[in-house]
Amino acid sequence: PEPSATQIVCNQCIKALVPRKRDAHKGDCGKVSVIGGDYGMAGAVRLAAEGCLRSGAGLVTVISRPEHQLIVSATRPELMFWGCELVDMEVYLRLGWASALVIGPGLGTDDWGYNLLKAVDLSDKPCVIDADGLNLLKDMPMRQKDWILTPHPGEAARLLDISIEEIEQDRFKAVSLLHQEYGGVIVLKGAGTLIYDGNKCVVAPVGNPGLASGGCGDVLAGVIGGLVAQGYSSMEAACLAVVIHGGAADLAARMGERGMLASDLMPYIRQLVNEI
Ligand code: NPW
Ligand code: AMP
Ligand code: MG
Repeated sequence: PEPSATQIVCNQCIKALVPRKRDAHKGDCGKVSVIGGDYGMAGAVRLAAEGCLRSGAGLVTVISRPEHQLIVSATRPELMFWGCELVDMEVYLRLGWASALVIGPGLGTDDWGYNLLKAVDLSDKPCVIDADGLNLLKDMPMRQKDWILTPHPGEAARLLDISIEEIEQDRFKAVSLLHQEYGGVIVLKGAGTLIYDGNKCVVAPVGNPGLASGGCGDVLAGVIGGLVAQGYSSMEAACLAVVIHGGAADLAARMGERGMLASDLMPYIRQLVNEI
């Protein structure tokens, strides 16, 4: 069906997060590898990885340029780190460890990023593809997988080879075209995020313009990946994460929208994953 005919307000369709088992250990809570952070963009992968941790993932590894180890580990010592210079067989072993992958934040669009995306594709792991991962996806031969794609309107326009204005004129049509072309679960971001799995389209009236600042989308990709690693389906994880991320922004906006930072969302994400 056309997504517009099946739109459902997000709050009505998400189910509550399952409380942690009393005897849970970190291996039970999902392992995520977050891949990205080309030169100059270590912050993007660092923020996405904290998004995974704050959503409750048990173990999170950042795979990034070796030069980024110090900044990632020093600013969030709970994260593990693997420095990847050349994309070789070891990458496949590293990806094999994870229960879910997040690729794209700060990935860049040169050969390093492309080869990492190819490795993720071949790994057959559940994955969230965001940011530069989406910019590279357009030229990748493999498509129609069980992935979660999280484009903002600019990335959606590139994926569909149309203008941002055309995306924004009819966001329901855009999300439908993206699904037709690329499959998976599509999260079309921006005010009034749409989430579409080819069957059901959810409108998420959460968040506020305080989110219009660098790094906020990277955090969302991480939260989705963290929830997938904890066993939620792609559609459940995408809906839950959008509501948690937008809800966190609404809590953070009590101090004002202007000047809100992606990092400011973290304590509220923690609060909401324990309340929903
Ligand atoms: P315009 O022209 O500005 O109006 P890009 P990016 C459009 C990393 N980051 N509605 C926008 O339009 C990311 O992870 C690193 C309408 C423009 O054309 C990526 O890897 C950070 N239009 C990389 O940087 C923090 C919208 O999209 C284009 C729209 C590039 O990602 C920042 C901009 O998109 C960043 O996350 C909307 N709601 N939203 C770090 N600390 O390391 C966007 N557009 O060119 O893909 O650039 O999103 O910054
Ligand atoms: P990105 O552009 O990748 O950094 O992602 C930005 C994130 O903030 C997405 O989750 C958007 O849906 C959200 N966002 C940006 N601007 C707004 C807005 N005006 N209202 C609600 N959410 C927004
Ligand atoms: Mg982004």
